[in-house]
Amino acid sequence: MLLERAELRVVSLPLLKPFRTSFGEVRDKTFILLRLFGEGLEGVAEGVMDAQPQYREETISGALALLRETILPAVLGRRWNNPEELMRHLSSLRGNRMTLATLEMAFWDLWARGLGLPLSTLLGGVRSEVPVGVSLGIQKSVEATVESALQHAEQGYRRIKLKIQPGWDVEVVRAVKEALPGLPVTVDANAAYSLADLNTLRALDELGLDYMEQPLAWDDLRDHAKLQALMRTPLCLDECISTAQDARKALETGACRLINIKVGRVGGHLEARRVHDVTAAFSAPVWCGGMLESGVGRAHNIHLATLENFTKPGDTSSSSRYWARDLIHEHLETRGGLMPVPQGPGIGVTLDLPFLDSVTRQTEEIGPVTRPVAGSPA
Ligand code: OSB
Ligand code: MG
Repeated sequence: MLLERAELRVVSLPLLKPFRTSFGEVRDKTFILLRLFGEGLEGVAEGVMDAQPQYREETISGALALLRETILPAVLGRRWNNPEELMRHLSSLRGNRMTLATLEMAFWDLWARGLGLPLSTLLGGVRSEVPVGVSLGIQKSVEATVESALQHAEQGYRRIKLKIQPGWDVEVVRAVKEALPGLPVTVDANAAYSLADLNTLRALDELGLDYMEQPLAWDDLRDHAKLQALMRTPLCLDECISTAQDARKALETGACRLINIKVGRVGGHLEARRVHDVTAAFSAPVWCGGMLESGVGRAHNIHLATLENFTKPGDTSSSSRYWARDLIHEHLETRGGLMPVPQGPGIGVTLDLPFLDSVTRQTEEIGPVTRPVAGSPA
């Protein structure tokens, strides 16, 4: 596939309801949208980094600079036979896995369209629909949270994940567990606790949660291993896992018993599949996380979640939970707790360009000015 040119946009989509986590509140989801063009086709992906480095350390402005000045000039104007070859060319770049994922995922879409095959087929997926749960942000009251959990259970969602933080934890979790005794309930702290909060974490351990997601610091495997040794509830890591090597170390040291794979966090589909394969080797389940994506990122996530070891419900819930209008023509909606995999080549969705234009904050075109990655052979 000849990569001819790229278009980098910053898009801002208003959420139907603000989404609150331990690290802040989102009202408008602002993200990078990358379109890659080649051989008469187009591939697209969105970046999962936020404007501020509050979930992880990458930022939209940092990603734009790296894509514009380093990554795109290194890959445009050249022919790439497959995603592996493309990413090998960028392998001297450290970290910045969300930024690299944006390119990698757009290339997978383009390449799959060139081959006329769905992305899930090329990745080796085994499902035509994927099981889905919901992630409920921090609400105004326990009653409102229970109400929302009941509504989503009624819609068929297969797991309720509650965002927690110190002061918003045991009481709300107990109330939701009592209201929905049969449904898996999980919590996600987004790194809001430390080992000094052991009493609270132990109280949560008594509530029969399916798992507890990222209770401790975003970069701390060691304390998660200490905590897991003291808990019955399985720990699930999100922020801590950037690579398959991280996954191996986390499972080897007992820092977690399962992993939330976000393709946009780990550098793209290739690395996401490697994380998946590592967890399978440890007989640890995985599930597909979300970052409040538009239909573009959501479609990528759904294709990834067709791999065999994605056995737990993911966060790829219906687009209509987030947006009054999505960026794509297709409707990504669950039925009975299952999200159908979009059909057709690539990620199987198409951009609603007039609407995209209306929510675009800035656009830049990048042509084929090939420049080697600094410091590596051309
Ligand atoms: O930690 O999984 C997370 C949203 C933004 C940032 C981090 C996370 C989340 C979610 C929402 O939990 C998942 C979704 O519905 O897309
Ligand atoms: Mg999380």
